[in-house]
Amino acid sequence: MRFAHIADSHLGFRQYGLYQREKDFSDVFKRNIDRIIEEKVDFVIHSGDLFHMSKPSPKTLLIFQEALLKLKENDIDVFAIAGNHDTVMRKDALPPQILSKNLGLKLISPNKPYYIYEDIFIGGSPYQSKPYRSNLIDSINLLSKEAEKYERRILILHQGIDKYIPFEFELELSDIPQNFDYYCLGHIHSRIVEDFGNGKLAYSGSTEICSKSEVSDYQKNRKGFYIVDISKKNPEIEKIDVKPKREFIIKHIDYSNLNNDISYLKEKIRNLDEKPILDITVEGGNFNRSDVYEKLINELGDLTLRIKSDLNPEQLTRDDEKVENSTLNTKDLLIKSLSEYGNEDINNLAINLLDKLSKDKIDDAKRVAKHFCTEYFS
Ligand SMILES: [Mn+2]
Repeated sequence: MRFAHIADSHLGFRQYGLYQREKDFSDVFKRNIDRIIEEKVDFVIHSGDLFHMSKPSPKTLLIFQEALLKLKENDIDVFAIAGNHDTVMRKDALPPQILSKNLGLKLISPNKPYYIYEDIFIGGSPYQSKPYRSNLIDSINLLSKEAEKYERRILILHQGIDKYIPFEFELELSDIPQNFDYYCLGHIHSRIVEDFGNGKLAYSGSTEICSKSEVSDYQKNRKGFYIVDISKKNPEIEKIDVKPKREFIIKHIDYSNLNNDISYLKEKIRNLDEKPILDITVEGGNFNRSDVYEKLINELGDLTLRIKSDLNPEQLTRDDEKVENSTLNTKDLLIKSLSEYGNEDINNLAINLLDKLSKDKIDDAKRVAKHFCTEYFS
């Protein structure tokens, strides 16, 4: 008896405000589903954050509906819980997954906390925030008791556990009963597999790269889903790698090496199937930030989906200094007034426009605005 464990697909996530990234997330999800079908598993468990938002767009809902129907055609049942992203934080509110129930989705919720599939107990709880921790522990203990009646037991949760995220957890490892064979977890976007009790505890991780902080785990452990063989008492886990849509390249550049490193990046990008996302830091030595910014955009802009640059010269050049001093207060005010967006790109746009316009560089300002619009809205 084999099943696929998948989690944190974040369908509908328009990362960096780019429509292309929203498409990447759904393309990769579809690739994962196709691979699951190829693997001829008996069923699938999705451990939460199927959708990036609790009110997904009809288009996003449709992508999941198509995947569900495809799995159904292949006689593969799907079990799911809601994660923190697809939970409506209101009493008695329903998660968007509910819309797929009549299409056969086996949604695990407080109303229906477990299913029995052949002789396997498949139980779980949707995401609960920390203030509801004791309720969560009560429900897990009830599930643990009920599970005793069955030979094989799976527990599905979408939570942080202290051992893996010491600052943002809702559960401590010791809160979790030890009588399950497989702890089918979501929420942490890295891939984790460990022995726990007599079974295995596993986070299958996110299917796409949701933030820069996930890049190092991706480089080590890749992304995708797990296939779990639950026939034996201590389940066997096979990691199935499914490539994210595009590479995410983080590069620290010493200014003295700028030209070499730009050529290196160009060469690296030439070998990729899709335009990557670039995160560049330039440090060391003295340089003019706008010159370096322009150079990066001119040399690499067309080759990448998005460039984020962090430019830190040792000393500000006279040009930079002038801008820095004359606009210090205005800049602060600007950023303050934009804080509601919480978006670094918008802050940078405003500062960049202010810089160009205060120097009467109208054409440059137009270029900056145009570049921003192409990135965000095309
Ligand atoms: Mn998530």
